[in-house]
Amino acid sequence: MAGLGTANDDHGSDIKFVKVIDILSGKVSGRVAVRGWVYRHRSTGAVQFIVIRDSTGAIQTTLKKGEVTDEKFALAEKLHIESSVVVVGDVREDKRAPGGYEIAVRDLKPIHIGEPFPITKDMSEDYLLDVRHLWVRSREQNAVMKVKASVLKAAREWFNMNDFYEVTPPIITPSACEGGATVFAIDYFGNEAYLSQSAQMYLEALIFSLERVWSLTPSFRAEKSRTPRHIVEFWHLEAEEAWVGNGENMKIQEELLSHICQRVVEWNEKELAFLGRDVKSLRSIEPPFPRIKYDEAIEFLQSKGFSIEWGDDFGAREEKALTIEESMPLFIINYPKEIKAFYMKENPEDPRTYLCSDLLAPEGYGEIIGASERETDPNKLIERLKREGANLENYEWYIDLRRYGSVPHSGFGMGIERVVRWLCKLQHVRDAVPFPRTPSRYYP
Ligand code: NSS
Repeated sequence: MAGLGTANDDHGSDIKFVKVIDILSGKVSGRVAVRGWVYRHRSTGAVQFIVIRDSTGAIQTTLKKGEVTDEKFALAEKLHIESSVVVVGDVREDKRAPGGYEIAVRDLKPIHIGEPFPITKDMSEDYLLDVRHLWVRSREQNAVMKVKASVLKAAREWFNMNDFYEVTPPIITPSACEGGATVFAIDYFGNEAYLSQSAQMYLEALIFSLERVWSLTPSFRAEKSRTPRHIVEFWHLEAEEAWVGNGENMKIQEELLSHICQRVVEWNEKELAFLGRDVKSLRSIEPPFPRIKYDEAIEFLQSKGFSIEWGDDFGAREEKALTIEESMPLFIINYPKEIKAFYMKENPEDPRTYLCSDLLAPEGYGEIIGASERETDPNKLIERLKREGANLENYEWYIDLRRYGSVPHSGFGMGIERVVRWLCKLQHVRDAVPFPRTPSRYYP
């Protein structure tokens, strides 16, 4: 790896710093320098076993009395968990060591002897949220963040390969995209503005210039509901495509999501194994995904004993029942108008419904993408906005898009944390965020 430097300034030698993963994978041997944090510390009196972690993994180091100076040996005994250190030593293959390798320490330099670390075993979920700034160092969080980084990297890769332009929509907006009930109002120099719920309306404006666009932005929903799949601030991956109908829009989604799954399997085998996710199920995610109509979903749920009527929305329970037996993501199409947003295109075959789709993750994880073809009739949009009691002035610019060379177009929004929750088999979507924002928490 480039730019790791050497330990020479501190040790009078030019031993190169290596990453723990390179030792554990057998890539480097001999004398090495490693820097990181104390993960575990155990002493028998004559030997200290100090497990050191860096961003790539953890390795056992052994300090024997007599092999380092007495002063260094005594200093090492004082190292609390999470103290930062540099060690220089010799790599040894040892079947008994976790990971199969260890470092016999020749020199050790504390960079910072930490105070006693406040996180110990079996802390409550609430406490771990209070000290999230420290808990992000845990193996769990480290693994989840690596998977999340891969999801974003793979998505960007896919968009680049498929002729989409990345664009940068605003976060402060005059209009609500997904309805007034969940907008965050802010004081904009004396006027009311909102934090973006979705970049969609701006992406729609940009397709008239770039045709195929995508963006990654934070989205905000003032949702009071405490569910394992809602957070107040989430990362939203959205795309919008000119000349594309609802069917083609679904093809784009299934290709993108399959690419993400394949890359995560390729790049994160270690993390997925640690998180208990079998890679076989992810490897099998490939287009096409099954598609069923909302009407069929209602019938299925009724057959399972749900008391649900045509026109009702699906909650977590319903979505779970629809996908718990599935191994592939499932599209549900043509939802009733009453339960979807104003901008969707009316379904010509059944005007009670829209040309839209929700993509549900398998195994009961529920909705991860919301999508639709967009309404191109300005009068229909105006009528729906009026019915919702929206202030039309704030939407004039959006209606304009239907006045100057309107074209059929579609798009979608993928909740990154929802995807990561499914890929990593997490209980709660907030575990897919380093610093989650929930109705009761915005600290740290
Ligand atoms: O409300 S959505 O279903 N759709 C939109 O916002 C469209 N305007 C997107 C578009 O077409 N450009 O949200 C899209 C996805 C949804 O499927 C979830 O995966 C995620 O955004 N989402 C959330 N994730 C976590 N927490 C909350 N509260 C949340 N709300 C939506």
